[in-house]
Amino acid sequence: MKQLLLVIGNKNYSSWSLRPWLVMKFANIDFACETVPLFTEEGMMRIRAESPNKKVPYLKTDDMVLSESLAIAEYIAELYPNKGLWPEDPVKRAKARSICMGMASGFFNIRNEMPMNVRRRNKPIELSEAAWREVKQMEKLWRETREDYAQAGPFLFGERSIADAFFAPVIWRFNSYISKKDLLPETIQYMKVMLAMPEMQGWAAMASEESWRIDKVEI
Ligand SMILES: N[C@@H](CCC(=O)N[C@@H](CS)C(=O)NCC(=O)O)C(=O)O
Repeated sequence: MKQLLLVIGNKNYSSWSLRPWLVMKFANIDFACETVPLFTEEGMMRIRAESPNKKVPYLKTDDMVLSESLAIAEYIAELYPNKGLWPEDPVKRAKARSICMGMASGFFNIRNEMPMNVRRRNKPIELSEAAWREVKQMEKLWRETREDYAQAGPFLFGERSIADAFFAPVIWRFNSYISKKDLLPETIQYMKVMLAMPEMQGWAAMASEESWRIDKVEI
């Protein structure tokens, strides 16, 4: 079996790191994980020296160093095809890939105005109109996806998959910056399911123990 080392940023702040970490936890596989603090001289030197795209996360294996969270998720799904990381049905799988790509390449206002800060809980902020439009777009996407597959379970495609890992940082963002009264009941229900996952709880517990503080994110 391959040795896998996932190198990630601060658990409190690094949204991209959370995604492949969750995927590997969902797969219940053995892997090592090292945290490199973002925006410290030492941390950034290591990231620039080791990471192909000069960012975290990256995955070190016996034969490569791999950047990009979606590529890492795909690689893990290929290494462990029986772990159900993507939906089995080809149509569901195609849709799951599509919304992961949509998350990775869009929703810039959500990302800019609500930087992930896992330790921050229920402290709403004023959002721009553009960010609200994206919040509503996100809620519609989650509601419609879940409606289609509700009979199979409480996650986006029924059973938990890479798609849930890709939206997990948005769950923390909504939890930090948006009042529940401004969200759809379906959104709140999905957030509850996601926040109750032991993997999300475990990540939050580790984030709360970190002492690094990135001032520009502490809005
Ligand atoms: N497209 C990349 C984005 C990774 C990314 O932006 N990572 C941030 C941390 S969450 C980072 O390394 N920032 C440091 C920098 O850009 O110098 C992925 O999917 O992995």
